[in-house]
Amino acid sequence: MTNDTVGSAAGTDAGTVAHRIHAEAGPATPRQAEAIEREDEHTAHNYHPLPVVVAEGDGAWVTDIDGRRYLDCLAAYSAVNFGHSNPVLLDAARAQLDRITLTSRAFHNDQLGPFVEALSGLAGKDMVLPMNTGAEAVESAIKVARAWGYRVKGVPDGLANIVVMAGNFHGRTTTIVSFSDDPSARDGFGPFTPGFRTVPYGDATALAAAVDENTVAVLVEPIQGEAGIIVPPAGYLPAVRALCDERRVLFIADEIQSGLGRTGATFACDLVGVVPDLYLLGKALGGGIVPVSAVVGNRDLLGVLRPGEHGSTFGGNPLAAAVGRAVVGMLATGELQERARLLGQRLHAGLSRLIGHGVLEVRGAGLWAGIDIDPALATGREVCELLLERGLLAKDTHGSTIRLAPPLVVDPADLDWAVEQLEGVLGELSAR
Ligand code: IF1
Repeated sequence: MTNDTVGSAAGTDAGTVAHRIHAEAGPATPRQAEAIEREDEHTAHNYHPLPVVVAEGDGAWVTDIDGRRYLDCLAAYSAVNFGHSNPVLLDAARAQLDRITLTSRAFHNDQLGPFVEALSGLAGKDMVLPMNTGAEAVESAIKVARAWGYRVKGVPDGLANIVVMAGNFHGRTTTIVSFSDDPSARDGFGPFTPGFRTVPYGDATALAAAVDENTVAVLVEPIQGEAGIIVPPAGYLPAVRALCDERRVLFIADEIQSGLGRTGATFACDLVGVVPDLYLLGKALGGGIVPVSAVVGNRDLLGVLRPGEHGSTFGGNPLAAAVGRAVVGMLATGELQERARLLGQRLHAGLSRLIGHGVLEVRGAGLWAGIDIDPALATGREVCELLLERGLLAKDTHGSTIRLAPPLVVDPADLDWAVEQLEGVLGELSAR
């Protein structure tokens, strides 16, 4: 959970990937341009996608409409941890598709019980509140924390506050952007929801000063994703845990991006031996197939919700539950987490060698890296466009920072190839 400088990874014949038909992506072809135009015409322009039209995926690789292949180093922002077209997850989805996919929770279904039992077990908690998107899980946790504050802690009604972190990203709803400090996520969407206070990320002293008698929770990403894969000081999360215990405040860990194997552990909190009161999960919980999210915690917290007080049409649906249960099954042995840990060392060792050669800093844990490119060379977007031409899909966060988060099933040799492509791009840029 630092800038790994572990020993060099086991030797590999990176050349073994030479036989792969790598993308000569280049700018969009007429066919791609036509497909992009068709999408652009009728889609809200709330994104600025790279000029590639993906058609198929298999494992860590995707193929565009012209048959070019790319190594997917975004994995849909860590929602495709288990690879595209994962056979185990597709089988679970197919089996359920032929049975029943949606009942609403007005009735029970035969998939939800096994899913929530397995997920509770994975997290070492009693209960699951099943939702769909990450933002819904975050919103649900805010409601649970407030209800717990009023009904259990005894905070006067309407006075609950929640402490959040500078640089946070927890989703796009108006309440969530109410406590964002990113102008591009927040500006123009007011009026905003009150009841949140912001402290610097990683600063336990500032956090202690911000918590008062009406504080019901601290909401924190164990590693900040959108902020640029920011790893807090080693003692920070344990200090948050201790403070929450001391002040009777809920520790809510947003593991929607950092969780489910990404950092080389089941949860990023595991890396520092911390157990939050509520885990927020999403993205990869749906296996890259269906939206599945959850708030996972003990009965004394999630038990505050009474029938009819909260809900969702799709939350806990049998298709989502069947896939979610298969996802939990893939994490149950810990092998995939260990694979991500070892491959993460290999990735970080490779990336660290680029420091001083166009890279200013590398951060992250497991198969998750934030890479600060020298702004004098290029923006993160420009680097990602050049990587695209070499057959690698990646996404910038802000400024000149890019992130790499391939599926955890990625081949070791393809990781080495990815680092080589970044090295090549940096060489091109330096030569300009
Ligand atoms: C977009 C960012 C990443 C998340 C954490 C909750 C959510 C997310 C830690 C909400 C979602 C996504 C949203 C997507 C791009 C992506 C993203 F760039 F927006 F910030 F990953 F870093 N907590 N992150 O990362 O989950 O409601 O989306 O299911 O909005 O552009 P969601």
